[in-house]
Order: sequence, then structure tokens, then C-alpha cells
Amino acid sequence: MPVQRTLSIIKPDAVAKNVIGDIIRRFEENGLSVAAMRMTLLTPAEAGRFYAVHAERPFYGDLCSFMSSGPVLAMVLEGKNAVKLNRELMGATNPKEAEAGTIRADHADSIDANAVHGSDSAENAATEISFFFAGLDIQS
Ligand code: IDP
Ligand code: MG
Repeated sequence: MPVQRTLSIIKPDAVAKNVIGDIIRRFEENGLSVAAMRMTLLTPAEAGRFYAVHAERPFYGDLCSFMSSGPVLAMVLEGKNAVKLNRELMGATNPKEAEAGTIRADHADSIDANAVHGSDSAENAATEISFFFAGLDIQS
């Protein structure tokens, strides 16, 4: 499996809980490295553009409000099989279904406030990374 990049976002709930360090530790201890990092407060419109794929879903409005309710930490993670590995470390979307020991099992309160985002394919990772980062700001 080649070295890949994926986009991770520590969502407003996890930033507010002060667990940024714990989440990054899990990435680093499992073979992922931080290649870029940016803390930002998204506007509802920016959150809407990032999650445009979900525009028709009933939860879209709540999702955009939540993602713009406080600062987020966007990161590029790099490593072997990074897309899938990050998804495994995150756990299922609904924390009630997330495997024990995953980030969402340990830090998410609900399917809305679920601590982290992670790209779901290498193709989407490239699009999502370019939403937050210019190429010059990503280190290998
Ligand atoms: P993912 O974050 O695990 O990839 P997606 O299906 O891509 O999950 O959904 C994006 C985000 O939208 C989720 O992380 C969650 O915050 C929110 N979401 C997904 N499904 C629901 C739902 O049924 N109710 C409320 N929010 C949802
Ligand atoms: Mg998704």
C-alpha cells in the first residue's frame, strides 16, 4: 500500500473538550504523521461548501450550523493506507456503533457532534485537502 494523504478535521465539539492532543497522539502512535495543520472558524456557507455532497440530506442544515459553531482543526495526515487507517481510528459515524477504543467511542456524544471528520476515499481526500490547504503548506 502506497503512502497516502487524507484530510482529518477535529470538529468543534472535540476542540471545545480540549482533546486535540489526545486525538493527534492516536494518529501518531498508529503510523500517521501530520503534514499540514490549520485551526479555523468556518462560516456556515464554508461548512456548506465542504459538505456539499450531503446537501440533500435532512441533517445538512444542522451539520453546517454545528461545523461553524466553533473552531475546527483541519489536518493533512500522511502515512501508509492513510485514508482507511484514519477511518478505522475514527470509528463509526454514530458513536453508539463505534468500536471501543476508537476516537468517536471515546470522545463523541452523538451522531451530530461526533468529534472528527475523515476523508472516505483517496479521491475525496485530494478534493478536501485542497479546500483547506495550498500545496506549498503541506510538508512530506
Ligand atoms: P462520516 O463523518 O463518518 O464520513 P457521513 O455519512 O459522511 O459520515 O456524514 C457526515 C457527517 O454528517 C457525520 O460525521 C455527522 O456529523 C453528520 N451526520 C451523518 N448522518 C447523520 C444523521 O443521520 N443525523 C445527524 N447527523 C448526521
Ligand atoms: Mg463522510
